[in-house]
Amino acid sequence: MKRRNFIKNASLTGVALAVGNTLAHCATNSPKDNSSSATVIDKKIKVSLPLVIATWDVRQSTQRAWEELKKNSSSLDAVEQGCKIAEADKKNQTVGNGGRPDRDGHVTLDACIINKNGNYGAVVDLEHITHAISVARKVMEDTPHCILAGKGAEKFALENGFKAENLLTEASKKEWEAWKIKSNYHPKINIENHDTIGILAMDNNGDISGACTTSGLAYKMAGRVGDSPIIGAGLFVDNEVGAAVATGLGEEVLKTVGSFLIVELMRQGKTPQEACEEAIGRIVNKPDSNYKNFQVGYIAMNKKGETGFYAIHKGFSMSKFNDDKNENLPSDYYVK
Ligand code: SD4
Repeated sequence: MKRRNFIKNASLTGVALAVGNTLAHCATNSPKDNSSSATVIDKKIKVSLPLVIATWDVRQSTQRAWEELKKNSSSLDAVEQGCKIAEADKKNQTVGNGGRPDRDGHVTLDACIINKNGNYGAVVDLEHITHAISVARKVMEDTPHCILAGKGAEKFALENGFKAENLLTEASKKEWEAWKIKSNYHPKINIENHDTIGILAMDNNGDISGACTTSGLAYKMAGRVGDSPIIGAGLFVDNEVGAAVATGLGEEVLKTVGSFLIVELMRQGKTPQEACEEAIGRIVNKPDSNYKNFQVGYIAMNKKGETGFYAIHKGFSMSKFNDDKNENLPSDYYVK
């Protein structure tokens, strides 16, 4: 048997056993028993493992995550390593080092990470540290808290061996100086073909983790926090059901708790595609929705390894690494 198939079959057996245990447990103890809306979720994996998806064309990140997963690392390691590629890329002006600043000229980062057990760590408004995602992971693993903000997050990072750096590159500084002349705050619909990176992975054990990292919207007000570091908004993972991650105008994702909504819709039996479309529907169908002027995009995967993605406007895409293929797929969208 080829090594890849062996891993696949071995992991599927593992997953089947794990799922069997979980369902048996639910049948006897879970409060879900009393809920009339409880759905028995089909978790039979339908793809070869591992699987990685990410927002936008970030194939270097999905490649890095994939390499990690092929070594049998956890989905948590994979999503962290994938994010670090984008954070270190100074040409990417929406994530980490090189990100566009707030309107006062400060590059402030938001990031969060969720592991297979639903543990969550985040940093908001973090300055001077390239790898916000790794600080978020440390918050999750080494503190009694979930979120550290601003100066406290930076102090924690420095105490834990992260290096202070100037994250404002010449290119981002020049653009900011040009922006200041008019100072119009209009978040662009698709900034480039890459943006906030949100990444979801399922490892050879069938376990899902997710991560999300961004410098947020360019020229935001000082202190503004977006959806990306907020559990349930920018990212949500429930290893029993699936995971979702968002990109775009964070305020709209926050107000609809988009990623949590998608996971809950999948729990009720919707496919990842249907769930992403319904979450976009919640935004565009609000009575005062100004959706023609902003972008939101979602990607999701369920426990079977099925994936989905959808956006308000044309231009969004999802990177997907599965079956030894690293692809960038254009997203369907609402405004036709
Ligand atoms: C934010 N959602 O800070 C992020 C920005 C983003 O595509 O995703 N841009 O609101």
